[in-house]
Amino acid sequence: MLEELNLEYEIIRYERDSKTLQGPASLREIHPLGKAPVITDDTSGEELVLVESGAIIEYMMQNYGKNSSLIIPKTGSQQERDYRYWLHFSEGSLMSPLLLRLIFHRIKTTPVPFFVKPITKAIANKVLSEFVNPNIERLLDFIDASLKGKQWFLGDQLSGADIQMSFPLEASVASGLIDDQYPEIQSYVERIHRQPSYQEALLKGGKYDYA
Ligand SMILES: N[C@@H](CCC(=O)N[C@@H](CS)C(=O)NCC(=O)O)C(=O)O
Repeated sequence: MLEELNLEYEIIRYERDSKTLQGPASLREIHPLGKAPVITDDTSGEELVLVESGAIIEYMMQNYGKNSSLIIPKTGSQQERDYRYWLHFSEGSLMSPLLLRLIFHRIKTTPVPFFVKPITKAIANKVLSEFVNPNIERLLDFIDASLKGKQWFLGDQLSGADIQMSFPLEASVASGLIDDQYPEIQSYVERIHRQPSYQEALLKGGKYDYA
């Protein structure tokens, strides 16, 4: 998004603990929750700390959107309703089942005493097959159908909603969830990855597993 907005920026990497997957304590010095993304912006003279990806995107669009070709939806329009919908949908609806899938897969592979293993595995498989996977499938079916005939979520032009949706979708591709059943999502993620702004951000950000 920073590339799309033609802003100057510096990326600071905070590595997760490889065992717990939690962010490091140093990130909690920036904001008590210690989650990424977090941005700091001192262009107003005062240092602002912004968290929560959807709120960051709204802030950036409001303050710097005019310097870009990202859509600024007209107040009260259908486009604005769609924009807001996808902006919330990403973290509000899509991310939780994806995270649950990750957690329950980890439960299956976490070392436990051999006599407990069949139990933890059976519980994880049941939650995955009866709750998590059917939910994910419904969400992905819906997203794939919504992208049909469109380049981006709002049509022909990129918007903040695409920036927000790109992360869970590229994560889904990387984790093997997206097969030929989801051709629209497949080509959407390829389009995102081909964007010059995305390529430029990769050069500045360094190694990134989902690219
Ligand atoms: N809803 C938040 C989620 C933030 C979040 O959980 N970020 C993850 C990285 S994708 C994180 O920082 N995890 C490390 C941790 O929870 O300690 C957002 O959209 O910004």
